[in-house]
Amino acid sequence: QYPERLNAVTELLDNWLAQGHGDAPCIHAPGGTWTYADLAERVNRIANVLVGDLGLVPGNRVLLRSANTPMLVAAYLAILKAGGVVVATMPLLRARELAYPIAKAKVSLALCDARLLADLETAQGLAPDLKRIVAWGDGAPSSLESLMAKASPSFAPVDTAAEDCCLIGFTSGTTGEPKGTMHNHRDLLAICDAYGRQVLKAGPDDVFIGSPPLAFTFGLGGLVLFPLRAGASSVILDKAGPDELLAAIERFRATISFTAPTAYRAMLGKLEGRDISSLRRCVSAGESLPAATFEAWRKATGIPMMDGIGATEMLHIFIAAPFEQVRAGATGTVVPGYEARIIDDESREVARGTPGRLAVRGPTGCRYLADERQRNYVKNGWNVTGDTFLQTQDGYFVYQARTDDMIISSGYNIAGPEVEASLLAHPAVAECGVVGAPDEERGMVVRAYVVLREGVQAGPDMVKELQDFVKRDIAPYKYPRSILFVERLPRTETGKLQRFALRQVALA
Ligand code: 3SK
Repeated sequence: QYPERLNAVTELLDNWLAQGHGDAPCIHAPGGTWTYADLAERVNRIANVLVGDLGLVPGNRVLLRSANTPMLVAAYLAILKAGGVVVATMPLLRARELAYPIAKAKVSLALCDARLLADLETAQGLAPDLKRIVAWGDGAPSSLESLMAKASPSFAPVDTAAEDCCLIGFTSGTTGEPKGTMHNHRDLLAICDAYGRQVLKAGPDDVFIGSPPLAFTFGLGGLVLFPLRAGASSVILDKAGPDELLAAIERFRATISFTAPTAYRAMLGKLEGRDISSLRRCVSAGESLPAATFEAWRKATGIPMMDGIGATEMLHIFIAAPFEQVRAGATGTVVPGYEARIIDDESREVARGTPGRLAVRGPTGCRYLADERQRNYVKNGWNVTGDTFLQTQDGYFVYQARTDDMIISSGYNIAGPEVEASLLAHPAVAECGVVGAPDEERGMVVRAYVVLREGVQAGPDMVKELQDFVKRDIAPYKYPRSILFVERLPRTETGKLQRFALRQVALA
């Protein structure tokens, strides 16, 4: 379906200009609106800076660090257009967490929002591969904008192959280090033409909006790729809490929202006096959508949500129902182009109605960057996800549980063992175990069971002390919102922590 030589930016952006769509709105932000021509000009200037001033050659990996801003979108597309590979990082990551992707992906260049520079500079000390950081925005010492001002506004896309890697997204694993998932130019178009076109059915008049960071491929698809492929526009918000989202839906007359159930629940409490009648589609993914949230949103807004499940390994959503066919309590059916089945521990397909592992294959798939764990994820050509589902007799997939130790809280994937490692670095902590505990607002919260060292006083002051400690050490969204002090932890005879036993306690 796609030519062998393909640069995704030609299809997503440049072709719109060639078709006379240059004056159409493309990106809305609190500071104003960029047309397709405005975005293309910024992309070209940055691409010229990358190649001319910073010496980028095709295949070089460039780290991006920013909140969701129009400049992040322009920088992202510029790297792709110049034949580079985007290494996307979550804006909340701390220095120690940034050092890993830099070293693993051998990143030598980074573009960074000046407000987030400090941690990246510290990471540079830990990961010497990173030779150069160019920042944008107020206070940037060597501002990207000043280089852009001198650069040409035209740039011919680098002649990349459809299968050239153009994006590495890191996922946090339950055990071991994060995994880098590689995606190519064709993948970027494939998700638009599968989910975007055939399930969402977006058109040029649509205005997309949402909260997921663009470093999470859920956000990249929903806020950048799908809108561009449809010739539509997108609202890009630096801060996207419930108040900001609702105000922006109203201001920009947004028609399609992309966010997690937690954000929909948070908006539910704040709908009074808001006019969000422009919304026609509400996509929910990133964590499972409880039937109660689906019903509450439908009651308040009249809109049945479109649930979906994707994975960073697969780039985007592969199970979801078209709007006319959504069903409360079910994630949906397989997205056209993909196949899915439920398997047992021996990789055998199970009967309909029986829970098992969800396995999927299609136009996108898992390619880990130099990682032995590839063989656990891809078996006999099937991508075996970490989720347990069942399939109904009429083909709908119904979520049961996360198979591994990940805690999904407000749409963030948090690895319990990573939080444990952080807590254990505190001198007061003797032992700890971290699991998810059910929470009405966030779906799950991170709960730590902590055994304190002898003589240390348990109590609210110690809870706060440990929470602040974790927030300083790793990305703040991972901190344990709930800490319980216990005498001992459940362990196997060999001393291994029994997280499943803690999970049962947390559920009780
Ligand atoms: O369902 C998810 O968690 C997901 C992950 C990556 C990309 C898209 C989605 C919806």
